[in-house]
Amino acid sequence: MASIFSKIIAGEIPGDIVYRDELVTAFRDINPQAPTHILIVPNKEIPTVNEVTEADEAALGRLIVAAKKIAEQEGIAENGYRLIVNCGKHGHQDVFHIHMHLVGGRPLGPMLYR
Ligand code: DGP
Repeated sequence: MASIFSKIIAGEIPGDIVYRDELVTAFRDINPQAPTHILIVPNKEIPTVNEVTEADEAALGRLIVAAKKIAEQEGIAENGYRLIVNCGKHGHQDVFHIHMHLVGGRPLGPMLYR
């Protein structure tokens, strides 16, 4: 079954999409933890970092290239931001389609807790 993020990427359910290319899509988090909270997601559905293969290197590298562009777009590049990838139960991963959180727009402190 397609993940909720695959459905957003496919346009089957609404998402506030801020960036899209042939490898990744980015949209605003439904439950933002900071003024800017964007999820950057490979278009290919990979459940967790544990399932990553070398064939995924281009898409996973693109997550960071996209993060840089989106941070500039959002006006948070100069002050900085945090990129987070959660994995599995102890990593507090809720959606099993790899995603990178781009969080910023305020000082974040040493760690983000939820
Ligand atoms: P994680 O804990 O790393 O798996 O984070 C999942 C994030 O996904 C969480 O911050 C909330 C967000 N999220 C969950 N469902 C949806 C949704 O349907 N739309 C959007 N935009 N974000 C979602």
